[in-house]
Amino acid sequence: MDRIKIEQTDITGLKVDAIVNAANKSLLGGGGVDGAIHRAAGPGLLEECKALNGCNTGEAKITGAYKLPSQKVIHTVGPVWNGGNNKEEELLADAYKNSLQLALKDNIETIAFPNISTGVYGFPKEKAARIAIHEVQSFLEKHPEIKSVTFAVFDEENLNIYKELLVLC
Ligand code: AR6
Repeated sequence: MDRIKIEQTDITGLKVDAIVNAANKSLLGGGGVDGAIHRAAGPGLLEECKALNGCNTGEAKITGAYKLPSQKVIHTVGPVWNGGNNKEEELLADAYKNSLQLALKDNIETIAFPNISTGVYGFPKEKAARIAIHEVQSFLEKHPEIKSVTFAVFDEENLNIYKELLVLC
């Protein structure tokens, strides 16, 4: 599907309508991509996040993007991988679905996702990629308003997984 792109890049540099943050339930920053987004956006982002009262796993909230080149940041919380029998797959799918739903509501046309839960949260990368691609594809089929979804992959392993899986689509 030509509305899905892969880019090996730091997501904070992308000039899309919204970038998605792989946050934690506090929404008050952390390491990984979350830390990078807060550092690049500047303190205004944390101030706005403080007023959101956190976010449950699988849900999503939206803020401004401050010093980032994107217009908005959608913060979602992926599941911590805990063996696979704790609704991890369902919750990861929800994180993608709810982020896209929020984007649609906010008239966002171009959006970029990091590989949610595949860093500190330990979700197996290929399993996560299959879920991410499936959710994005089904959403795009239903919603032509969204013009493009970029998978901003950071590490080589995820890059190879996404390249391989997207060729099959
Ligand atoms: N741009 C794009 N992707 C990145 C970047 C970046 N600048 N930095 C890291 N990644 P992680 P999680 C990739 O750990 O597993 C935070 O502390 C990274 O290679 O950021 O959902 C939060 O506050 C990996 O593939 O997020 C939470 O506590 C992917 O982003 C916790 O980590 C996700 O890795 C969330 O864990």
